[in-house]
Amino acid sequence: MKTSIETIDFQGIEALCLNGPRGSRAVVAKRGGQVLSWTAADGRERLFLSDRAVGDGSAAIRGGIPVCFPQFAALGDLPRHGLVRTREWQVGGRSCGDDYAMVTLLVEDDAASRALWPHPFRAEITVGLEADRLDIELGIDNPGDSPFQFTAALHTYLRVVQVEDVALEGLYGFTYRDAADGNRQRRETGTALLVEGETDRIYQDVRRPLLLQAGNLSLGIHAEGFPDVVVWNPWVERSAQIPDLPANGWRHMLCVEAAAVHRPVAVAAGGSWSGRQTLVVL
Ligand code: TA6
Repeated sequence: MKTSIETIDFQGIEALCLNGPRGSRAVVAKRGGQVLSWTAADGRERLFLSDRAVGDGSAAIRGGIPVCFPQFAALGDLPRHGLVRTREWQVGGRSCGDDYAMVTLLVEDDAASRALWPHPFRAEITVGLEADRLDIELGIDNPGDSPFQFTAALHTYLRVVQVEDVALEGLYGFTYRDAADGNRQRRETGTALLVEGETDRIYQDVRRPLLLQAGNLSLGIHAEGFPDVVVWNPWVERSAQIPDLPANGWRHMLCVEAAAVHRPVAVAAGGSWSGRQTLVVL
């Protein structure tokens, strides 16, 4: 079957559907430029999307791959995770080949964003789908005449059968800030990270690809340009305080995020930056 891209209504959200090689599929919402679903050639959904997600822009869509920019979490005065999660993005280029489908969405500053953050910017997300692989690239341009700094993340919600059975390998030896424990700085001493309670960590300068092992499912996770990795699972009690997560939602998700957090990124006037996360079914 040929690859294609079509506009669809995905659970009430206007989106683009990438039909990739060997039955692979990805869905990208115009709201937030957010990937909502990714099914590789084996037919299994790899991203978690809450069945209570709000798609009308009044809140960020809970799940998929939200784009956090120009502020990660509450590390500044802007709304949590920045300004672009709830915005409507424009569709830029699309292209299809025998072994891929690719789409670009973009969003720029406007009066509302400048009222909160006074910088002209252009954010572009490019989603590339192959049979067993998804690439998500975030590009940031500074068209203004003064430099700016930002923090950012691709806040990827991976779908897992049961988070208690997951091991995340590749973080051994790296320093992390533990947001679930008073922001203490620690060094990872385990060869595999197991999720056994609320987990909210920012690993710094991670220079290795990661391997997510979950039963008979393995996923390779690789980042370029994003130095940090955020690992988040709210577990039972925190999850109960999140209205757009179902009661057992925490069990079926693990966020493994490509992030630029502990050292803000500086972009010169007229300059640009890009970072990418790649997910590969192994
Ligand atoms: O990336 C982890 C994190 O910053 C957590 O602290 C957690 O609150 C999560 O993001 C979700 O944030 P949100 O604003 O989408 O509820």
